Amino acid sequence: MHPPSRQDYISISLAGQGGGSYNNSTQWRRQSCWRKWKQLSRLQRSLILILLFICGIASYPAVTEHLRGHSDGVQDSNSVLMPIIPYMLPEPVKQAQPPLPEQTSQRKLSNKRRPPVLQNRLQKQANASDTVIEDKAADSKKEEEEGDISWRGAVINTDQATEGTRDGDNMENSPVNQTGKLPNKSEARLLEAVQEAFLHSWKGYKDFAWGHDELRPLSKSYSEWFGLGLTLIDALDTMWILGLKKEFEEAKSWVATELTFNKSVDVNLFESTIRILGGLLSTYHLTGDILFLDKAKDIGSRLMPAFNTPSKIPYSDVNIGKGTAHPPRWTSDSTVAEVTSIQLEFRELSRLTQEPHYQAAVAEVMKQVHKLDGKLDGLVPMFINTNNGQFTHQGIYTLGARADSYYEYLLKQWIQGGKTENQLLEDYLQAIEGVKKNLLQKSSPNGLTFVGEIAHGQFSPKMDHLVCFLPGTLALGAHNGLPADHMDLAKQLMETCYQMYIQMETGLSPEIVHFNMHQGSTRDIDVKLADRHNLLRPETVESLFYLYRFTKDHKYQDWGWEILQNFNKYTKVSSGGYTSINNVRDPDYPSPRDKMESFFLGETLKYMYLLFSDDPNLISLDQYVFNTEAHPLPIWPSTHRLTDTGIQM
Ligand code: DMJ
Repeated sequence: MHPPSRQDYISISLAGQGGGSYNNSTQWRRQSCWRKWKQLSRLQRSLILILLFICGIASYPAVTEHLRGHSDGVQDSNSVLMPIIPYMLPEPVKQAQPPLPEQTSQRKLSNKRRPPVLQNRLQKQANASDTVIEDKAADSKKEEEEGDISWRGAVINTDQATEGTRDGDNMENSPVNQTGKLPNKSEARLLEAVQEAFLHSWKGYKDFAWGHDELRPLSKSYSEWFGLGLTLIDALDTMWILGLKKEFEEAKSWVATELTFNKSVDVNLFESTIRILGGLLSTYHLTGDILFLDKAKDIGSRLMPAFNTPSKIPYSDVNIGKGTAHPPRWTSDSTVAEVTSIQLEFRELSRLTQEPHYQAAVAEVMKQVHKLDGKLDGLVPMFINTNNGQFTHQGIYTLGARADSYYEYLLKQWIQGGKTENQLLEDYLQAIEGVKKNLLQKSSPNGLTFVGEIAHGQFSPKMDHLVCFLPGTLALGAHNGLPADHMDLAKQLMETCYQMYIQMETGLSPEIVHFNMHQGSTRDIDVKLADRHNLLRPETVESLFYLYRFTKDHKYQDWGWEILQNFNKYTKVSSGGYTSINNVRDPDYPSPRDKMESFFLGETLKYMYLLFSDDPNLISLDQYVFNTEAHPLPIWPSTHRLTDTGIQM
């Protein structure tokens, strides 16, 4: 959450220089033309220039039309969208696309399945059109100021796309049938669609970012955060689960031969724990290959200096080569979610290595946070000081950024340890009551249940997309014997998270929404200009997976399918990979960010695959608990149970 400065790389190849003697080089030809030009009379030169000017004016509309695709700005999904900066963009679609049907069945079905009072995205689009036009102007101004890459809308390529009915796909091939259900017989097709999305992402990563942290799919390059092959490690267990053996083997051999943690690099403790340590541990469990356990031990031990603080509340950053740790430059605080969402991984490392100090370090953090003053009915502030171990910047209570996974890990540690650590359960139950009492509200006009925030005693109807982990966590708790009303709340919040997608013009959720609560509102959800980006985040798909696993209600699969189609339509880059976008409210100009986050492969596509699978034993939720980066870790056998003090029973 406080990432060290990232570095972006684009490779440039330099052509070899020619010798100085005569040849037919461009340089020589240019010099000869210049000589001829100088030999012309002034009148001759003026006439040529006037002629060139007239030709330029005459051909301008054709050229701009070619580059921009459609000058009227109305997106026509039958047409090929052409790049403004062609060299940065996907290759144009070569094949003719099938014509759109009058009205796609998916649209009709979507209306039927939703509560009658809620409008679908397309109707919403009409209602919200005024706002969108206004915002478009503001957005493009912002982009001009920020110097964004010009890029026009969808990147879909019919050859590679996994499009369904929304864009007129042939119904026979579509997994969504006329009843809106996803029939069992098409399970294979659904899973295949996710595999295709993964393979397309992997192609981009392999071609342009192999061994680096993140793919930049538009510039066909990469960015480094820690310089540890983050996407590759995050994606290991996804490949295993999706059955992509060849790709898995290639990645494994990179881990075996190239991955080293023996380098002087600052990493964020939380991010590297959940993505790298978590990814390696889960891959070890799935494959039984000791290589991954060895690597997990290596990174785990290199992260431990973070806990050498006066309070034992860890610093945010560690240099894994030097063995030194520090807080961010501007503060001695750590983020509450970060220090309380590394426990599943270090506890498991202790169990596997029989070295208790990993477990002891993270248990100490939980023990201290459990006792701290400054909570609001079990809800925690966002920061904690590494010197004195107290909460700081108190007054903001949220289930979103900087607090989110604290709640998730209370429940999941309790499950991991065999439901014996009562303090974790008590803290979780109290926090959920705190959510109900302080943060839960309904929107107007349609009464969507949402989780807002408290800021210095005032309720704010703001909800991060990150909060959409909550329906899944509540459902998991209910599955493990917690009150049934947790499941009711999970279902209500799931509907809200889905509406956060479907009410946007691209069908993709923004990063943050604001709900309307006053009587007379015409729409439930507002999005501020600065909050309109979508980073390919997993939380909603994650919750859909839990809800489908536990209820078997096919509407959750339908919703996931719609989201996959929208990722394909608005974020897929035809040369490989998917990109975050800046504006989910503008289907004509979603404005790509040129970044594929590692969690798209680590989490989003993994949960999508599990959502479409009807096999409850494909990562059974009675045997595994997912860490907050979607890496499954085993629920401990009864021979390894802990008490509240972290002592084995
Ligand atoms: C992931 O790294 C984890 O899910 C984390 O808990 C929250 N942020 C991203 C995904 O949105």
